[in-house]
Amino acid sequence: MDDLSTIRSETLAAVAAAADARALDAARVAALGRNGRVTGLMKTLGTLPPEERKTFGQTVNALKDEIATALDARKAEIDRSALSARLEAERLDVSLPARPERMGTLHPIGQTIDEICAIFGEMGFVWAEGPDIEDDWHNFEALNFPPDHPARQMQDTFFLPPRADGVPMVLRTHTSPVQARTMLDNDVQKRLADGGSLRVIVPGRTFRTDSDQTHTPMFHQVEGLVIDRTTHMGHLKGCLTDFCRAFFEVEDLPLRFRPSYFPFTEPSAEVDIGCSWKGGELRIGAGDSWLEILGCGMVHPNVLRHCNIDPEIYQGFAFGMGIERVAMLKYGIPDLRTFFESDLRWLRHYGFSALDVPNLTGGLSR
Ligand code: 2NL
Repeated sequence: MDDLSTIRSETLAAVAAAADARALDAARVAALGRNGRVTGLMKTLGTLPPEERKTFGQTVNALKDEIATALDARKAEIDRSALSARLEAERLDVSLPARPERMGTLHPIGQTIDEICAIFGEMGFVWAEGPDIEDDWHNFEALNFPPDHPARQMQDTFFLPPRADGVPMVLRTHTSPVQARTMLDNDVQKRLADGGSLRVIVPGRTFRTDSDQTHTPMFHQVEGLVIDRTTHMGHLKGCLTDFCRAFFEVEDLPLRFRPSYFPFTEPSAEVDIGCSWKGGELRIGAGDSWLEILGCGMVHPNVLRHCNIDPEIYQGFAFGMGIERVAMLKYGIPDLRTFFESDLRWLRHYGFSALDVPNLTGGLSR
């Protein structure tokens, strides 16, 4: 058996020579482990004569403490130099170019709504919104839909369970209930009574039970409404002509107003814009073909009456268009259903930069 001073000097030398945590632990186990050399010394205690045991025990314990202190000190040194080595090796190069982040894009529906609202905003229209879930009165009754109108039958409309008061509820089939709510608004009523006017533009989601190549159960509309004491059909034509030319960015775009029918307007018209098909490709502008873009008309007196507006004093025009349809025409998107598939490749192709906010001075679209 080695003597105490040999064990001491060899152990302290091993601790001092340990280059890393693993070597240091090996030195600790060799001295203080269950089969370690210092532990071995302790085990000989019983073989000594009683008068030597106390001194020997104290000496071995002092050695244990000395080794433990040396282990701690060496451990701190190893940690410090490991940290220095890391700091030296893992230097941050702040001059490296930033890793590019992939930017999201705006959906063409939102972009098209923004464009349309920017154009009507220039003309003094204010934006309004309302609930997707409507009561039968705001969606149909107020808008002069007769009880036998096809939209009021099961096949076209998503009917919901009736409200607590028994009123039938629907997913709105158009955004018109928002205009009805706007006309009924106290501030608007007061403004009209004071000789002012109402000009409102209403974009939003609408719902019908259609689903095929050219119809999705949820789609988007923008409707507009103007009410005052003097607005007539000439204003309607001028307003919608200016709108179509600004939206499609064709200055001399020809328009055609065709007589039509809507329950909430009288007279009613559908608006076509001029176009041509060259080699299967659509060109918007003067040409020999027409494309239907929107519906419009003078607000029906029954609608005004339902909304507490006296048709003997006030009149106005209204219009509506499908967003998907005009977005497809403007941006050459061939398939309606792709709007709602959330395909990232499609969104990257047809999406718009979040920084490209449409406005008439900066150019509506780029
Ligand atoms: C279309 C045609 C239209 C209206 C919507 C309307 C709303 C009120 C009063 C009168 Cl509150 N009219 N809206 C009028 C004419 C046509 O939409 O083809 N939409 C996609």
